[in-house]
Amino acid sequence: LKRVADDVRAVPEEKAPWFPRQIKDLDRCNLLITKFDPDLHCDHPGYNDSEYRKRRAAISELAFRYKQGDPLPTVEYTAEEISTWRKVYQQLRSVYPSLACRQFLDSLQQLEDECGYGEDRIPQLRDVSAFLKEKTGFQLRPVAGLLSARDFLASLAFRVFQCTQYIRHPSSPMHSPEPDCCHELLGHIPMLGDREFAQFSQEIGLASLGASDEEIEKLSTLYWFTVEFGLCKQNGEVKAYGAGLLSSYGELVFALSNKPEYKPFNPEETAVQPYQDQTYQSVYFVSESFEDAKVKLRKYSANIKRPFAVRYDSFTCSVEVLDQP
Ligand code: NLE
Ligand code: FE2
Repeated sequence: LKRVADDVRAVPEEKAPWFPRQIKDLDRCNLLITKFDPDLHCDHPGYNDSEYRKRRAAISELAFRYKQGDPLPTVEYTAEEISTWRKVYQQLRSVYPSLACRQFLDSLQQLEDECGYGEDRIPQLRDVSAFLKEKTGFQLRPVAGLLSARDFLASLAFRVFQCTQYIRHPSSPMHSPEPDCCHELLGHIPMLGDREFAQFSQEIGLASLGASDEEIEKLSTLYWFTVEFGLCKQNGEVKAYGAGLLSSYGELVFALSNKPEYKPFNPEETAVQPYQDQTYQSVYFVSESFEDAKVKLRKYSANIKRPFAVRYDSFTCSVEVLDQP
């Protein structure tokens, strides 16, 4: 592999979509998908609640102003917000031991012991980011809502996880169609505290850089059915490892009941499965083990075709672009 000098412009990645090369380029990876905006969508539970919308706007502002390297903003949560968190935490915590995978349970225990996780307060991104940095090298940055798949995946290449900081509307604690701090803190963070999960999350991110729109579409569908809604077998039982399940009491219980359809996880097939994001999934993919999902995903992302290769330099937190041999 030969390094492509930055000043040589006739390189193959020129034809590829723009992608971040340095961690500070993530300031440009901020394209929001507005389909769940409480200001715009009349079926959002916060649409008729002007207080809620004002609060969302104030917290979004923190994310809009954020630049890579700034200290993470802290939010002083209100009593009502903490009460929503408490309901979510209590309900979920009571079913995790029987429904969540072992990696999740181990990591959540550490967050409770070392990072102040519990039902009485909403953890601050700043503390959680410092915790993750030590465990797996991941760090957080605030985001105002649902990001485009391309921008979201690109940040993973730098071991950066873009995290919402507002909380779901108090009228629907058990399920939210959009990400919120319950989803990030309870669904994603424990998994990102697992070293191998962190490693393969970064590999998915690296595979996405400069990929075609079709490849991004497939990769984000795979991400959806694994990192968000994945199930795996452990000791002969089906357990959840997907963040969208682990942050929604309603869907977690539904997914592990006998109601939905299960299909065996197989990246080629899973990558083209249609899905919706308004309510519970009607099909879930089950892998033979957590390791099996990881191995297959890694293989899939390593095979995505691009006219160049990328390598992550962890000393400079930057991506090198290399000519394909
Ligand atoms: N349905 C999840 C929850 O209620 O926490 C959020 C999913 C975001 C993709
Ligand atoms: Fe998510």
